[in-house]
Amino acid sequence: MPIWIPKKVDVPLTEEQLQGLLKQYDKNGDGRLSREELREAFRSLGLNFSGWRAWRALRHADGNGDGYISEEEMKELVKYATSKWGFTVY
Ligand SMILES: [Ca+2]
Ligand SMILES: [Ca+2]
Repeated sequence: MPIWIPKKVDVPLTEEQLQGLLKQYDKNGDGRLSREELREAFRSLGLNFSGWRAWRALRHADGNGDGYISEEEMKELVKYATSKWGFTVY
């Protein structure tokens, strides 16, 4: 487990924008985000420990425990990411 280094990520995004951005990383187009797809998304946002964050976010937001983030669960994921990781959200 990597050491947690709190880091303010200066990415001004609305929750809607962030969600829209995440959706673009649904590479296989199944309407859900896998952990791998999440990792790519976070990395593209310039987040460190993107793999670890993907794991954390998935664990937090995957309400039905199927290992994927559905569109519904994405709202929770966005809420989590914005509150924990300091995305600037208007
Ligand atoms: Ca997918
Ligand atoms: Ca799920």
